[in-house]
Amino acid sequence: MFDPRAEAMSADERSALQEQRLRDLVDRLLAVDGMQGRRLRAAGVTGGADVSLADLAALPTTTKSDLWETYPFGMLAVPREDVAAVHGSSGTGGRPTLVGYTRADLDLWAEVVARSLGCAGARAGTVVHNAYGYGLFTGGVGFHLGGIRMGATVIPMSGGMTQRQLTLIEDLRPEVLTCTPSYAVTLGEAARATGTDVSSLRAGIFGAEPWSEAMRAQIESSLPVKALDVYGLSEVIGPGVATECIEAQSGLHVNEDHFIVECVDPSSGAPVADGQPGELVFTTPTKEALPLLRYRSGDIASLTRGTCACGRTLVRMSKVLGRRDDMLVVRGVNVYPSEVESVLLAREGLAPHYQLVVDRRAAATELIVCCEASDGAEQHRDAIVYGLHERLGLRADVRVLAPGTVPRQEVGKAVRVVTWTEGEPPIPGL
Ligand code: DLL
Repeated sequence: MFDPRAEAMSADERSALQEQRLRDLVDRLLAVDGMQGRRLRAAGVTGGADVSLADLAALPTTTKSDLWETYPFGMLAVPREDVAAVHGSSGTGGRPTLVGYTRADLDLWAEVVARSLGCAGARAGTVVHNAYGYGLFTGGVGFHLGGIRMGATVIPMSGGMTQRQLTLIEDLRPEVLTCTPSYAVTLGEAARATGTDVSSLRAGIFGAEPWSEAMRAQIESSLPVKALDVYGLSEVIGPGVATECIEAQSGLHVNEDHFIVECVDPSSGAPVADGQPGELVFTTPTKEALPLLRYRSGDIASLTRGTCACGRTLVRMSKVLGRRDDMLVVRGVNVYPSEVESVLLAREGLAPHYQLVVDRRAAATELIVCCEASDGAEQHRDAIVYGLHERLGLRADVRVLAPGTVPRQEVGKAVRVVTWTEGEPPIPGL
């Protein structure tokens, strides 16, 4: 553990810390008197002393549209001059979401990502090959800062140029690989095809996009790593919000001393019980530039409490099932792309590359599930149609295409869903 004191704290001690931090946050938001402060006042809160941790679910929430409406700097809780860096994402809605960090925020970020690396067994001196994109996206810079904080040796590869990545893995012999899960698949396939020696690798910390247990098995069979999930979002800080440990590989430890997490019903906003899927809501009591009270992440997962096999006592979140706004409704059936992924990758012989084409050319929406196999389409097609219907109640048009047909994403996040409204098909040959 990078910080055993914080990561293995008793539940009581942690609640007391969270409550104190929450009260300080409420005082700060009221003092700044921005959108969040005004909402608190409207809810009858006049000071931090008015709230306890148990009241959290009654406090006002914040959403991505609040960030858009106040774009770019309207929600800052510090003077613009105190912002040391800006990061963000192009956003699932296509509009950029920008987030400011003070120097203290960058220190906090380094700290929580160092904890993520600790979850993978990294120590001072461990060579970390960082193939997350560097730039506005938080993946590259986040793991860079975390690696430096840990005292690791960071190789700042960024995404793309796969052959060069392989050369440096062979030459520098990293133990830890950090990149998106879809890029880990690409690296694994390319290493196999070129006979590159990647035997130094021990663990991979993969996130920024949803991936299934079946994808984990695929990655672990093509690279000599324990594949660990890391979750985060720019609005909250970036990577480092929650990470799986190498010991259990079961649930992501949320750094809840800095990111208080709740799980709510996506429609009503009412709390859901531990173990039940719901939307994750984050409060960031220690962030300076953009502290958020009850930020609705849109991500669907469940929470589990208790001490993990690794000794961490932090609440664990399940893998992300999907996003609230990414749920496809196909002729009345609700489907998350990651559920389709589970069905596809459970089949031997299918490549871990797929794309879902939502065909809206006619009045009734059709889902075309495109995947790849090297050993003949026919034997897979019917079984997949059956599997999707059996598991998800979904009747889909399944196309098993030749290897290399489904578009790859060398840089950035995998594109799993595309919409076809008119004209040429989004994937050639559909
Ligand atoms: O993706 C931060 C990150 C970078 C996380 C590197 C992990 C590794 P954004 O670009 O703001 O930030 O996108 C955040 O990506 O709300 C989720 O929908 C999705 N996401 C992130 N991690 C995971 C994950 C970064 N492990 C959005 N599983 C989030 C599923 C994930 N979805």
